[in-house]
Amino acid sequence: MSPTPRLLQHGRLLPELETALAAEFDVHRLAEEADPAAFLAAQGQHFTGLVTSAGVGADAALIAALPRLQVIASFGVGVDLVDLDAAAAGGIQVSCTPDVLNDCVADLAMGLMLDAARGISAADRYVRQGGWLKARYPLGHRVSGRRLGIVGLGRIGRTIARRAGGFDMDIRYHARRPVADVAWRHEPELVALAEWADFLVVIVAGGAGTRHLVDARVLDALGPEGFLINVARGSVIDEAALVAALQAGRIAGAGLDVFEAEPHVPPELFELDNVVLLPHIASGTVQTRRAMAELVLENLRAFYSDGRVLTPPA
Ligand code: NAP
Ligand code: 8YV
Repeated sequence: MSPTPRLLQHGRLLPELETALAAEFDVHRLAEEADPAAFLAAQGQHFTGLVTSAGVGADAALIAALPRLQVIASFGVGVDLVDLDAAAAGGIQVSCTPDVLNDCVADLAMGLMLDAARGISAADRYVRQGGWLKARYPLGHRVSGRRLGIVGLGRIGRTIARRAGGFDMDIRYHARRPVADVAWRHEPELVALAEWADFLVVIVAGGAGTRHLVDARVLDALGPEGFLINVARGSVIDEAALVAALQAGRIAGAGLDVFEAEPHVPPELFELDNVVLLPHIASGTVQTRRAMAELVLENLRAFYSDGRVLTPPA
């Protein structure tokens, strides 16, 4: 019988995933070490697997500290914090958790769009604070039938587009290449898409290739009647430019699930009622997180039984 694989766990995970991992593998939690660097220097050579999450990742230094590492299993679909080049150079396979979260992330994108435009959260605050007793709440903006620009028509982008079709929205998208099997119109220029759109929903991959893709020029093209929704990564948007555009009314509003320096949110945004702020919860439902956890386990089982992970990054 082959020995139980030794896994290093980087960062905390869903409690039920931690329990399931510990039942099947020999798991050590790096977060429990008082001196992680000293621990890695002394014990790093014993681990063949690393379990991490989208928000924690695995950088080149950690990968280098695990000389016998063969597999990295990440909880989450975004791998912008996993150094894929360092993994590839070491012949290390990487897995993530695509598709099982498409529905919940798309649902939340629609929720943010409705909330930002109709002022659901802001109106709720208004009622609680007694504002309704003094005056009527200001009018919001229509969502149904309006123009939606989607930045990134991957697995989640398409799922958002399908939902927006149910709201009779006119849909176009921006990605580096047109997507073959869809009827929605591809817009090669992001600025042109922003100029056309009433709502711009950002759902591209994060990382160096998309850093500040949405900059002041794109925000100005979206304009004073346009809404920005970000369920991708904070790094995709120039946050300082976004704060300035919102403060000056150069865009109408925003719905943000992600930020550049999570969990820190620019405090200027706390003052603005036309911005909905969420703590990175787009995939955060009991059902979806359970499915993500199961996929982490399935990837590890597949790797240790057949030598291949099931769902590597796209
Ligand atoms: P995906 O299927 O890989 O789709 C990514 C899309 O981004 C593709 O359409 C790709 O098209 C486009 N893209 C990549 N680089 C681009 C660039 N430089 N310019 C324009 N478009 C670019 O990924 P997914 O599964 O839909 O997930 C998308 C991202 O959502 C994840 O990477 C993750 O960061 C984020 N996410 C966030 C949450 C949350 O909790 N808020 C949850 C899940 C996922 P081309 O390659 O043709 O350009
Ligand atoms: C994760 C995410 O839930 O999948 C991703 O890329 O951003 C979220 O779904 C979260 O980061 C957990 O680590």
